[in-house]
Amino acid sequence: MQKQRQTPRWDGERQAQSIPTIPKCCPSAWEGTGCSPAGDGENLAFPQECLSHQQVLSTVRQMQKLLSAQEAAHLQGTRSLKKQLSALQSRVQRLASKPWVPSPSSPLAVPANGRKLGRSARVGHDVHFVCDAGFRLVGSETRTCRRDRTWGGTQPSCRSIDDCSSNPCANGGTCVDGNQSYTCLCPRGWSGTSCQSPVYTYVDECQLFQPSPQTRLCLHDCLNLPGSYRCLCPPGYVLHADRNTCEDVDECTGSQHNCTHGELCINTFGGHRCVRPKCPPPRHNTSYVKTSSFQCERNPCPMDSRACRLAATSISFHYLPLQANRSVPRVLFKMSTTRFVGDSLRFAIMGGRGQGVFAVRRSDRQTGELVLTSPVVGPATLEVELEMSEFSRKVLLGKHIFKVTAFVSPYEF
Ligand SMILES: [Ca+2]
Repeated sequence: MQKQRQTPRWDGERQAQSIPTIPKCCPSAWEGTGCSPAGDGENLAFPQECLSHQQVLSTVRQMQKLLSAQEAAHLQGTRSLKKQLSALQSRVQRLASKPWVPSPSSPLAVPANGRKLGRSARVGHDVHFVCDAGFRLVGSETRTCRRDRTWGGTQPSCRSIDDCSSNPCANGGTCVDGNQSYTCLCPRGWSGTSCQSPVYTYVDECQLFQPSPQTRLCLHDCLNLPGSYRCLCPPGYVLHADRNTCEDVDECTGSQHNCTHGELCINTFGGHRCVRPKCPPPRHNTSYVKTSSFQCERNPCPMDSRACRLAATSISFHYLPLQANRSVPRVLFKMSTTRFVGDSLRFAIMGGRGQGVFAVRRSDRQTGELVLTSPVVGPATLEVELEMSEFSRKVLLGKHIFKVTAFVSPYEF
């Protein structure tokens, strides 16, 4: 039983089971009342020769129904086609009864600033349009009278040609379009119909020559005048006799300074300074006394004070006016002793602001030099303290301190 359920069955078996009275025949390779496959079913073939009478009758009836349906559809299609043909026939007959007669189109307008060529307004005929000089055609150049008595294309018009389209104005001039003409609005310094001619009211020497270092006219500033120019100098300077360079005003020699009583006037480039050199206050049994405007001398030391004996024997003050960005190296200051009794001198920078741009060096046996090693951007005030020590057989005889102050101008002159 297990094996029988697993084997395939042909469709006719169900029919045979529902109508058991009709005998069955089984084809080869099929067997039994249910026409099951014989053996292992290897030689199975469809049993076409085993249709029942009822099956045959059913099939015939189905075919008859199909034919009837097809016959009805065919008749309906034929009727529809006949109807369409009749409609087409009557339409053609109607059109044939009204013969078409071509008629002329309505005449076309002549565009302003232009002309119309061709008068015929009959069907199939062309009309052409042209514009006057200075105008261009916008729209259809040619229009044809069509069979429906309308004109093909669009009505043309003549528009003025933009006379500025070629950019005729030179040197930044502004073009204004006119009727077959243009006008150039010229910028300052230019004239002519196309702004092509420079206007020579006067030549600005300052503008032409001053900006370049190779051609500059004035050391500082240039003022243009009609037909001429004048050099200008900043405050603190006067124009030199050469009319180009600037000369510092020495405020200290005249009464142009504002230094109070007790102050010293130091002339600088472009100005002046008021200074009041002061001796250091007494300290470690060491005291100084002012011996001149720019010098202090040490008072005699107490017998037992080593600190006093090692302190500087004299202090001098030096004020140096300096121009900005001077070329380097530049010797600013020389130092030596008037009473040289020892056998050697040593020079050193001890301190002060601006040490980075200074150096000290020996120029000969008794002289040292303060050297500027870097250009200085002004305005600036630089301070440096120099020490000159005198020795005899390596024993310190005395020290002198130079307090140097450099006033750097904001200008290079
Ligand atoms: Ca001055």
